[in-house]
Amino acid sequence: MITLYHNPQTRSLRIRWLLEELSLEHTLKTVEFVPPVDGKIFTQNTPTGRFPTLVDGEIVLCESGAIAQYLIERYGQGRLAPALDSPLRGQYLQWMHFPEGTLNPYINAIQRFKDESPTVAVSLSHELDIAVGYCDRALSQQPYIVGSEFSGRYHAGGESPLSQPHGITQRKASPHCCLLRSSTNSSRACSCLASRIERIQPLNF
Ligand SMILES: N[C@@H](CCC(=O)N[C@@H](CS)C(=O)NCC(=O)O)C(=O)O
Repeated sequence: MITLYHNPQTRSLRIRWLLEELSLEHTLKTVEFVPPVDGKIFTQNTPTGRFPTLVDGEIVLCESGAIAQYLIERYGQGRLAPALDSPLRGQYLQWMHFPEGTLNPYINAIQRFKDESPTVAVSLSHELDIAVGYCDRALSQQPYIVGSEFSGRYHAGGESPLSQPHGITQRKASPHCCLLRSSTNSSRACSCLASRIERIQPLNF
């Protein structure tokens, strides 16, 4: 049995969305988010101390990209991902891990340094813009970032449209949000996402 430890203001939105897309039976445990004090992270009231946490029998996971990949490979039955031997598979994996691997470290560092060291924050922001530009170019020729179909990559960093009802700022909510602020192509892609999630919005994420 799958259990997701969830808080709607965190990355667990990604996994909540994915579980619904895959129509996977699961238990949802909504847990209060406790803002970390003095840098003490991994202190949430979940089995790993973090959001998201996914428990599937003996398996306990806490990295959103890995959770998305795990669920799609284990239960997707070919949905939401190019086949292992597809020429799109490498691109799919790259974009699956780009948000946490490349974009989010900048976003976290900018948040951290914006007051105490604004010059560092500006420099990091410039680098972030370059990385966002890389995504934007990938989106310039096609509606989705991998090929012509919607894929699970969005569940590993695309909760921004879902975050809006909760008043989370675009900048803070996710790597994907950065795509919104600076690029036409990415805004168009986010419109595709927004229409896609309309049907699951009544779930009250
Ligand atoms: N790279 C991780 C980041 C997880 C993360 O930063 N989770 C935050 C909420 S979005 C959290 O639980 N922070 C509180 C803590 O660590 O105590 C992922 O993608 O799952």
